Amino acid sequence: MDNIIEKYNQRARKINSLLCVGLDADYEKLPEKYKKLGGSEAQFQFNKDIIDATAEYVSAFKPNVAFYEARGLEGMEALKKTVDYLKEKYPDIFTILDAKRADIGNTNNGYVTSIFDYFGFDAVTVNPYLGKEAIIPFLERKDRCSIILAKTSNTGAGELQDLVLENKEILWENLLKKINTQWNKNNNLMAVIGGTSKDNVITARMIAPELTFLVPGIGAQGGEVKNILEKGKNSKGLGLIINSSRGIIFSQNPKEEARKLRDEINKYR
Ligand code: NUP
Repeated sequence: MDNIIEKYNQRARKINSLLCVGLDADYEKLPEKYKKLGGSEAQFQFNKDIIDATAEYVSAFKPNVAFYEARGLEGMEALKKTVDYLKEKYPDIFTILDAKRADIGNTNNGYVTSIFDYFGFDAVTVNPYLGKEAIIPFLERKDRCSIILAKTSNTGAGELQDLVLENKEILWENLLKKINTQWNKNNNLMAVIGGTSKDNVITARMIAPELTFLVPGIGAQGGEVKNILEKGKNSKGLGLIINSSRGIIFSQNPKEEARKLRDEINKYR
């Protein structure tokens, strides 16, 4: 693979889908039949069933580490089993660990080794607050993708992200420019752009015409696919990874929900 982002693009083209299913296996919400399995099997078997049911419609899977850390050692074991299963059974599906990591430089080496080498994820979400200098260990991993938080989907996102700078630019817009140019020397970056506001997607696409955006906030958080797709796709009809977690994995029929969302996305592509 020449470029890690091409792994996603190839899968998206091959199955004609921009859908990412979030494997947010919140233990409290797992059906009793999985909880009964005990240990790491509870979250792992739940994930395995979701993966097998939805994989044909999915170009990326994104577990959020929080739901595994919450279960201590057995949670981390379930996460490892999940990524191992994906790599073995569905090696062409893009894997993202949503961990929003970042620290001072040498501490980041620990995160990089854990997420990319021990677990073996293709991509990780990264918090930009420490600046480029600190996150160089992520950026330098040419074989892996870092997805930098730019404009998030939460209601309070604007408190810091919308601050107006001295040159009148908005903080997150200034950050996205950097992500798209200065920070992206290895062509291995993407950005998180929350899907809860179409204005964000329009602005982000103006600033970074070809960059790929991971877009959470569909479904449970209220983001609308039509707006995001019409304004957000890049010149190749790609450039978006549309995530839904709760809306698919805790639905009555995850396979059907995944198919429906894949189709809705394609309707506006
Ligand atoms: O801005 C963000 N919003 C967001 O919801 C950045 C994220 N990484 N997320 C994550 O996406 C969130 O932590 C969760 O793992 C997923 C959205 O889940 P859901 O609302 O589709 O259930």
